[in-house]
Amino acid sequence: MKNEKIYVTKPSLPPLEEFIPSLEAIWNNRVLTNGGPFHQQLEQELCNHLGVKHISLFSNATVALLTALQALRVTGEVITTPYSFVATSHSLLWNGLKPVFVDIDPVTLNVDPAKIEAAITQQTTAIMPVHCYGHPCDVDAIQKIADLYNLKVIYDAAHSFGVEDERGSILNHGDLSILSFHATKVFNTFEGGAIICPDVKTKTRIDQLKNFGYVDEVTVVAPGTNGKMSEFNAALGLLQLKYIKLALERRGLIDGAYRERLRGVAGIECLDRSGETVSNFSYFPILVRPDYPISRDGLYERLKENSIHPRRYFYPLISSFSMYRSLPSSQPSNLPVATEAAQQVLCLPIYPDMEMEIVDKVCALIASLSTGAFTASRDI
Ligand code: T4K
Repeated sequence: MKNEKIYVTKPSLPPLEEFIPSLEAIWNNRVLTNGGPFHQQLEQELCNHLGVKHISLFSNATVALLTALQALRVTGEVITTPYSFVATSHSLLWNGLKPVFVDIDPVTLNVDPAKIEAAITQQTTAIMPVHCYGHPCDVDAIQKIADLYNLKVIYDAAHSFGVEDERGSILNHGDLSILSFHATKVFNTFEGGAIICPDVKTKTRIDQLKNFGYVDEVTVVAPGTNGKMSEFNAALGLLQLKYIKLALERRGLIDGAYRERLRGVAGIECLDRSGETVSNFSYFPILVRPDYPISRDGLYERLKENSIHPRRYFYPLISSFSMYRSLPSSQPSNLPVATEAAQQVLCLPIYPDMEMEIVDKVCALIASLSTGAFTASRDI
C-alpha cells in the first residue's frame, strides 16, 4: 500500500484465465454483436439474478437513458434532480426535453417528493428520479404523484444494481429503470448498461430502438440509435455475475468498517441506508458538516496529499453547468438542500479488494483532523 494512490474505486475483474474460454467461443463463432448468444444469456441471467421481468442490454447507461425517453415518447418537461451525474439531465437535452430541477431530501439526497407537485406544469410528461448512491427513492410517494398527473416515471438506477426494498428489486418501480455497468460500478462489463421494463411489448420497442429502429431486414419503424452491447461485454458480464455475491460481501464489510470508525467523529455524517433490505454499498459518501474543523474541500486536499483520492460526487450540481444555469429551476434559491449537499459530500474509496488498512488510514486521517492534530483551517 506504501505510496500507492488509492482511488475512489478500482474495477472488479474476474480471473483472466476464466475469461479465455469465452473469448475463444467468440473467436470461433464470429458472432461479435447484434444480440448474439452471450447477449441473450446475460439478459436472462440478469433477470433471474435481479428478480426483474425483462432486461434490454445497452452499450452504456447514457444511451439507455436516451432510449428510455424515446421508448415512452416523453415530450415537453421532465422533473428531475440536480444532484446526479450529468448523464441524467443530458439525456433530456439530447431528446429536446426541458429539465425541471426539484430539490432533494436532506436525508436520502434523492429528489424530494414533497416538492414535485409544485413543479408540474401543463408541459410535464415525466419524472426522472435517481436512486443516488443506490439508496432507494421514495418510490411510493413518487408513483402517487405520477398516477395523479398521468406522468411517466423513469428511474435513473445507474447505482442500484441488486438493491432491494421489502418488496424485492428496487428496479421494479416506475415505468422503466436504467442500470449502468460502467467500469466504476458494482457490476461492470467495462462499459455497459441496461433498461429494465415490465412487459414484452415495451422490451420489443426498446430492442428496436437500440438497433436503429429495425424490425426486420427491410423495415425501420423509428429513428433508433446504436446502443447494442457487444458479445465481449456480455461474456464478461456473465463471468462477473459469478463473483458478484463475493464482491458485495466485501463491499459490505468495508462499508461497516467505515461506519464504525467514523462514528463519533464530530462533523462527519455517513448516509443512512434505511429503506434498503439489500444494499449494494456502491459508494461511501460522507457529509462534512460545518462543525468539522475544515471544509469538505480542505479534507479532500488533505486526503489527496496522503495519496487518498476521494471524489466529490456530485459537485458541481448539474444545474450550475452552463447548459442548465439559465433554467428558472436552476436558481440556487430553488435548490438549497442540493446546493448544501454538493458543498459537503465526499465519496470515500470503496471497492471489493480494498485492504482494511486503507479504511484505517482514511478514518484515522479524518479523525485526527477533527481533533486538530493536523494544522487545520476551514479556509483551505
Ligand atoms: N446516471 C448516473 C446517476 C451516473 O452516475 C452515471 C455514470 C450515468 C447515469 C451514466 O452511466 P454510463 O453511461 O457511464 O454507463 C464516473 C463514470 O464514468 C460514470 O459512469 C459514473 N456515472 C460517474 C459517477 O463516475 P468519472 O469521470 O468520475 O470517472 P473516472 O474515470 O474519473 O473514474 C473514477 C476513478 O475510478 C478513477 O479515479 C480511477 C478509477 N478507475 C476508473 C476507470 C474508468 C479505474 O481504476 N479504472 C477505470 O477503468 O465518471
